[in-house]
Amino acid sequence: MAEEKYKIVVFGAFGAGKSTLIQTLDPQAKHIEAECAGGSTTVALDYGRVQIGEKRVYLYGTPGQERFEFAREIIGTGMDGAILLVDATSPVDEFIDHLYCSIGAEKIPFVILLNKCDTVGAQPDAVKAHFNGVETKAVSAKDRRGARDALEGFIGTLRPHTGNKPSA
Ligand SMILES: Nc1nc2c(ncn2[C@@H]2O[C@H](COP(=O)(O)OP(=O)(O)O)[C@@H](O)[C@H]2O)c(=O)[nH]1
Ligand SMILES: [Mg+2]
Repeated sequence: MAEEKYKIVVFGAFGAGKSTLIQTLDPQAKHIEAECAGGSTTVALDYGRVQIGEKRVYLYGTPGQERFEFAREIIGTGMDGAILLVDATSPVDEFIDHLYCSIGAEKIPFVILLNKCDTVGAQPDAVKAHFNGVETKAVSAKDRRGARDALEGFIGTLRPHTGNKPSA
């Protein structure tokens, strides 16, 4: 049987734990930083690969700052599924709601992972209530077993990459 491929994009605010999650899932993950015009700002991306049985998962981390909408659009092209990573130690703000709406508009499967649940201040139930009815899972991006379980569970609900869509 041919290997199945999945492109998964991780969205989330700056500091949500995207780089940590991808690094935990793939210790060989690449963290790429590029300077924008004039060197005034840095756009950071993450890329990792995870093998789950026959399934090869390509993980892309998007820059979290508001002004990198263009980068999120490019990275999100052709994705098979999305992860919205939310820091469960902070209240949900407008930017997170914006990411949630953007992902919803793509009509692709997604899951909300509530991160930093190893922390005393984490309030996953409050975030879950905010996204009433959407599938959420409490994780810690630092915990390999839990992070992998969450990814495996999500991938199990997806169809593999068809090749009809542009790949990145
Ligand atoms: N306690 C705890 N800290 C975390 C977790 N995930 C990320 N962090 C910390 O949160 C900060 C931001 O994480 P980072 O991966 O850089 O966030 P990014 O901006 O979304 O890529 C770092 O100091 C991480 O060590 C977690 O699950 N638990
Ligand atoms: Mg990062």
